[in-house]
Amino acid sequence: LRLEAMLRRSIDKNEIFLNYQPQVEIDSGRLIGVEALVRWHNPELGNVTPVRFIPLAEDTGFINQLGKWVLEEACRQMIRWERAGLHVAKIAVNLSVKQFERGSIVNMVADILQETGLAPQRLQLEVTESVIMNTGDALVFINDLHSIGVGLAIDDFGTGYSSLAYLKQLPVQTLKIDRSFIKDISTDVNDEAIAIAIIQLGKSMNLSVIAEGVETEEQAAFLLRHGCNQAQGYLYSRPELPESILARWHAPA
Ligand code: G
Ligand code: G
Ligand code: MN
Ligand code: NA
Repeated sequence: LRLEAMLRRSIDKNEIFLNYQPQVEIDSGRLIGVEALVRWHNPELGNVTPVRFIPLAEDTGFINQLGKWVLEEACRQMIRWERAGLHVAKIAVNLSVKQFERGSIVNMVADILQETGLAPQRLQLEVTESVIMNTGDALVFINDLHSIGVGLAIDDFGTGYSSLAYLKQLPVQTLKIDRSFIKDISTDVNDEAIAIAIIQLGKSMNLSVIAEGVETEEQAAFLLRHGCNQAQGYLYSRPELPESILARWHAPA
């Protein structure tokens, strides 16, 4: 209960901030986007992991405020980088199932894009399979989001249960291969088979596929060999503060 009270005050007390994890093209090393990941630092508690506070925010309804703050901050950061001379093609932002239950998600996203001036095509919303399958109106919301021009990615792909027939109906552009399949990709034949199947599925459905949790050159080489040229993971970068992203990826003129 105390944690909940502290979480509720976290935004106003400037304890919430975002880290950004680069997404890269494997063969060229080029930056293709970043994923925004929320962080909470409380003076008393120290760093609290999102694995802990996101579920709490969902259970208490605070996720609506938090989700809005995250989206606004992520879009504003894209404009700040742009002004500082760094063009990041796209930003991925995670959405929670509770944000869909609200109904007003599309208006919120449209307002934030308008307010910040970020082109809708540069925003990619990440939802998990379970969000899609367990939300009654998910298809409606997702179509609405698509109609205002934002991109959609399915996060942790392969870990939930998504019907392929359903996937076909969705205006989704990207599948993110869950990092649990990448971890033992070159030693576990099942993980290898799953990763290859997802890459093939993406190809045949004309979706882009990005691998998460890439930590070794061996994993990257495997992905490239099987036709996946996009990755995110510690091999390239941990989630970083915006200044670090700028310092690393900004090419001086
Ligand atoms: O960031 P890691 O850095 O520890 O993230 C842990 C989990 O928290 C992941 O499953 C990630 O998707 C989730 N997460 C991180 N940031 C956000 C956010 O802004 N919104 C939601 N809903 N989930 C997030
Ligand atoms: O669930 P989602 O995919 O949105 O969250 C991404 C999570 O994966 C975050 O917790 C992030 O910090 C973590 N992550 C990103 N890259 C790596 C990696 O290379 N290895 C591991 N173990 N975790 C990673
Ligand atoms: Mn994600
Ligand atoms: Na994931």
